[in-house]
Amino acid sequence: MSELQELTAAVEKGNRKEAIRLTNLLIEAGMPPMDIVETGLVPAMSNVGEKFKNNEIFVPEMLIAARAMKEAMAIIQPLLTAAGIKPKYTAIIGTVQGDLHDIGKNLVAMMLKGANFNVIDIGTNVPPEKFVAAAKEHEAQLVGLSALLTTTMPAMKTTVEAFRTAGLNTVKIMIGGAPITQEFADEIGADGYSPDAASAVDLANKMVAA
Ligand code: B1M
Repeated sequence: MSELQELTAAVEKGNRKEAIRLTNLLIEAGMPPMDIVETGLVPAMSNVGEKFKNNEIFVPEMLIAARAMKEAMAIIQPLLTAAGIKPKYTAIIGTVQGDLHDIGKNLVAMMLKGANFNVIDIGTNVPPEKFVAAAKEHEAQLVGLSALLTTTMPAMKTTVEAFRTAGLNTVKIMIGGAPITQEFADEIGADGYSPDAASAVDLANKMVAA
């Protein structure tokens, strides 16, 4: 088994110490940090999701896997963040009301920071008015909404509506998360949809430049 495969297995099992050791090892070996995320860490969570769906594991196992993933990502985050250059744009990012999933959202936040956005992460289970207040307070050009549950997708709609009602029409709204599609983004009037963290950066750059 390669070290990358060992990392996937460690995260899947929720073995934090191994996940940290292997992440450091791969960094020292010169592997690009984003490759570690995409080919080592993200597949672990996909496997965890599959097993959960098939009733092979349950919420506690999912939680410990998520915690191992977070600790590995905490090592990688500073490496992805561009040093020294003053960010030109501010983005507010959060997971919508009712939804506690934050791994994908954190990944998008990390990538945006790496692309030199000033990212204000307002966490999970965020009500629409909190998104609006944060965008006003920080004079954000971009707002990112994440949702992982089909049951919380309607909260994206109410958040988009809250922005329109508040008259913040110049703030671009990007949405994403496993159940989200471009069709849904169009339906709720979001400005853009991105399927993953890497394309979220390309889309964010296009949106703020438009
Ligand atoms: Co939850 N969970 N979970 N869970 N969980 C899913 C999402 C699920 C698909 C599992 C399954 O059944 N196969 C299922 C949802 C079913 C559905 O609605 N269709 C599910 C369920 C049912 C639940 C609970 C209801 C379980 C229960 O309690 N009975 C519960 C809900 C709690 C709540 O939110 N209110 C729950 C709880 C949890 C944990 C707390 C245990 C834990 C979350 C821990 C945490 O996030 N801190 C958890 C986990 C870990 C998962 C799975 C296994 C993994 C999610 C993840 O982190 N993926 C997940 C199954 C799966 O997705 N395979 C599952 C890795 C991450 C990198 O991917 O988040 O998709 P993802 O992000 C991607 C893209 O989607 C995109 O970029 C990211 C990187 O490429 N993206 C964006 C995401 N946000 C974006 C925003 C953007 C742009 C792109 O712009 C702003």
